[in-house]
Amino acid sequence: MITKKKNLSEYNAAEVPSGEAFRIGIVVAEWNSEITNALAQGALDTLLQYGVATENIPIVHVPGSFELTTGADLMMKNDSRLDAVICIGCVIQGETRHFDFICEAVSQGITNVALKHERPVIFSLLTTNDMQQALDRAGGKHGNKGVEGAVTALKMVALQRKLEE
Ligand code: RBF
Repeated sequence: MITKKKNLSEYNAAEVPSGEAFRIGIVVAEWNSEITNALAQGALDTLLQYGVATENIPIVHVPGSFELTTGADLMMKNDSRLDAVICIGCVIQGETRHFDFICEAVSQGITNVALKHERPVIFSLLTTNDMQQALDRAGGKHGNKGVEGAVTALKMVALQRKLEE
């Protein structure tokens, strides 16, 4: 069976909630900064496009993707008004097993931070075989995964508010 590849960057704009009353943080890893800066810009532009105020988008940087979990935890802990955090990083497969350890730690860590603070923490981590695959997903032929992270954050905050009404 042939399945059509779904590029989530082609989302339905009408289904994205307004972020006017939202406060959404972004934590960006400095490793592979050409990629992570492009993802962060995509996320920022999207949050602004959907009405989140500039002053309600705090941005912090951490050295590498492994530190994204701690960065998100610190942001949540020190800012009770924060509705969600988007974690942005890029891990490229190397010759050693670091790739596996970092990816495992970040995915599990982000889940733990979200559950601990009972607020959405978004996984915008590229885990690619090479730099070209990362470029393709940071504004290239497969869209910008930072944009998708921002849309996901808006949807999750709206969901949380709806369920907690
Ligand atoms: N951080 C990334 O965000 N992306 C990477 O591709 C990446 N590769 C790494 C490879 C090695 C061998 C090491 C030691 C670290 C790497 N890091 C990478 C950094 C990692 O996320 C973290 O900042 C450091 O391990 C310090 O805790």
